[in-house]
Amino acid sequence: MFPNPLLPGFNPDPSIVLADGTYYLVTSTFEYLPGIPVYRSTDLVRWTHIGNVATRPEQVGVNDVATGGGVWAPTIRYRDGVFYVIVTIAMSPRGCVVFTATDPAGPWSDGVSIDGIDGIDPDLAWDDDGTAYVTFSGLYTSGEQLGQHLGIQQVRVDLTAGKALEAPRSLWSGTGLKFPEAPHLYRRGDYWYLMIAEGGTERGHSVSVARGPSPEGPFRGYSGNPVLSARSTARSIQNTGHADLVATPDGGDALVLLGMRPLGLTQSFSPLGRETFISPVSWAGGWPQPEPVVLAPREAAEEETFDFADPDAMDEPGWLAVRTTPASVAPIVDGALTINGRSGLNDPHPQFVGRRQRHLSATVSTTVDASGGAGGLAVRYDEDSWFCLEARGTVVTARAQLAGLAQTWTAAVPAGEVELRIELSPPPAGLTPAAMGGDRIRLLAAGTLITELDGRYWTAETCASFTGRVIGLYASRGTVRFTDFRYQGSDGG
Ligand code: 6LW
Repeated sequence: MFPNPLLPGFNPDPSIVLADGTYYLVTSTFEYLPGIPVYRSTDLVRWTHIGNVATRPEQVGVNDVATGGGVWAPTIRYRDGVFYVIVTIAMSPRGCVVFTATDPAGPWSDGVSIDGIDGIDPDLAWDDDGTAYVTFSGLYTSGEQLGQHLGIQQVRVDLTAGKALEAPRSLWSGTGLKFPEAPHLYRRGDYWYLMIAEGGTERGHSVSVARGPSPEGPFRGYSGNPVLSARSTARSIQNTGHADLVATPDGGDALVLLGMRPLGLTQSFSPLGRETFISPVSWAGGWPQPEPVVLAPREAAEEETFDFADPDAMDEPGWLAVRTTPASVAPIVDGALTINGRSGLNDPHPQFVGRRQRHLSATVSTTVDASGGAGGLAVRYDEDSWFCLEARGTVVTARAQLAGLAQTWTAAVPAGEVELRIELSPPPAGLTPAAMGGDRIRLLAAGTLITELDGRYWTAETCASFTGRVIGLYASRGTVRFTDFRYQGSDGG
């Protein structure tokens, strides 16, 4: 039995490879850096975040991308001792980029852009003779037809020269649901299988499959498509789709795929955004039969404490910053994480570093010295969707922003260091308005509650977001010093 979510929190569009008995899995990061986390496991159960593909900003060039653009849907593959990650840098001139590494923990190469691919969600596969194929979701990314989908397409490529060797050929368009995307190509027995997502990444998300005699097809769709979807079901994991197939240690197969954990009743809201899940696959008549994705939370609570007296505290690979690296925003100076504020959280380049919220029940806190500036603890979806506790001298202001609306609450605190704390928990059961919506959010300073919020306004659905919640530390003016950061989360029991 696998834990689900497999990789909780903001971890969409998973792709996985099995190389010499070890699994490596990557996910999308959009406008955040470092880009493309690499997770490692030997049993598909216990995972370690070993590094990130894009640790140098030039690799992905997200400095100016619009929110929601940037690093979309990587595919990881392995061949002859080399790991490959192919990805779209959406809404950016870099387009389709291939990175390589011999050690998946890094360093990864600078990346080669491949010309001649107008689309998203590239997959990489090789034929027996070494011909490399990029299979992708054709999509006009500029011009008058911007955003129009063209179905699943393919080109043979020269990976070293960074160019397509032919004009895109159409392979398949799925069953007719919207947005055929996320293709992956696999060889199994006498067939090449083409697995795709369709229906869009929201509640209609589905996995469909076709097969053919060669990597170029012709592909014929399975009559039982879609082979997986949670649409119109009461399952607790929704939006399941965008899958990659992998062999399991016991000789079976499984899909890793994205899904969400919505809270609420008929309308529902997912605070953590798109997460990575796993589901076993059996085969019938030569076609994959994935099981519905079931919730299997890890029982143990998770606790992380970063003490910034440790000069290496920020080397842990899960720290994120927006359009820049965590180290450039938040160096450790004289035993404190030190952030110089220039602007607020509504800036596309905020002075903010954070980590994925990974549990529906979580408590996050920090100890801050804001005698020289203003800053504190923040939860971010994007520059228009966030809430925070901001310390400034002896005043703490709770701020909430959504859809151009802003509200504040203030409280006085004693001079000196102050503890800021945010408590998040699922809504109560029942049929009350509170039970029909998002999570409960409590904002506290020096142990005193300043305000409570309904979390439905900071979810993937309301923010129309591809990402998830990122929780961390920021400054908006002057110099703010933090001595620690604590995250406690649990989903089980
Ligand atoms: C991704 C597409 C999708 O490229 O969302 O869920 C896009 N599917 O396949 C961004 O993650």
